Amino acid sequence: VEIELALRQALATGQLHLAYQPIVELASGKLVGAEALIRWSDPVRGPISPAVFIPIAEDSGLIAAIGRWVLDETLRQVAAWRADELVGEDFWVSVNVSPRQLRDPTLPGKVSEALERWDVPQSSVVLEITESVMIDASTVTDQVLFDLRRLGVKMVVDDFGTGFSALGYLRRHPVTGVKIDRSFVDGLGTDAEDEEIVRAVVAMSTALKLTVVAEGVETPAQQDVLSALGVTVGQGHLWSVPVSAEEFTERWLVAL
Ligand code: G
Ligand code: G
Ligand code: MN
Ligand code: NA
Repeated sequence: VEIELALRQALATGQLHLAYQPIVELASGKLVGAEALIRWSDPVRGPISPAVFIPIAEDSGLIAAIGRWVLDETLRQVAAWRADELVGEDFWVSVNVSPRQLRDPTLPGKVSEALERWDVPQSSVVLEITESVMIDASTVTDQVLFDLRRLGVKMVVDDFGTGFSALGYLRRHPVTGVKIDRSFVDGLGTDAEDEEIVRAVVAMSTALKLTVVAEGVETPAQQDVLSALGVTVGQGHLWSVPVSAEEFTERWLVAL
């Protein structure tokens, strides 16, 4: 409860920030997008991980307001980069969306309104949803996903492979891609099972016409195995940890 109050205050007083992690083409290292990740540093407690405070925000309902802030801040940033001609039409930023946000029937309208307000094309935003959303999908969530997809917003399944998603779930939901969980990328080059799992995800994604991003790429060896398996886009410490907008702009967008 204490942390919930502090979080509420942090949101109200502008103490939340977004960090951006580059998403690159594996073969060339060329930037194609970024993932926006929320950061909170409390004046007393210091930095607090979203792995800690996002679940608290979900339980308390504060996630609705935080989610709106994340989307708005992301779009503000994308609009600024576009205005400075630092990114083009095909650059996208992915934003994590909690299951609870997808149970709000007003979400698609809010997303649409925010895109219009910042004059950012739908194609510049990708929503990252969890497998659990597809598994427990309620009729409300189903409608929300459908409405978002109808708006032209892309949706990818985050941490793919860690839940219980069967082919049928992917097929029944209007998702456009998957992000292979880093636990499977970890063992590439050393663990034959991880390699088979990634091979299976690629085959499935090809069959269902889904995009694939590999997460948690940390070594050139993993990068090579992913490329050999037909994965073309990745994200991970091999290129960069999540960094501030300023650092991201300097390191990835401004040609030196
Ligand atoms: O960035 P980091 O590894 O600390 O993130 C930890 C967890 O918090 C990850 O599961 C990530 O998806 C989640 N997370 C980060 N930013 C956001 C956000 O803006 N919204 C939601 N719902 N989850 C986030
Ligand atoms: O659950 P989600 O995929 O949204 O979590 C994103 C988190 O993964 C970010 O907080 C980021 O810090 C972390 N992350 C990104 N790249 C790597 C990586 O190469 N290795 C590890 N261990 N974590 C990573
Ligand atoms: Mn994510
Ligand atoms: Na993930």
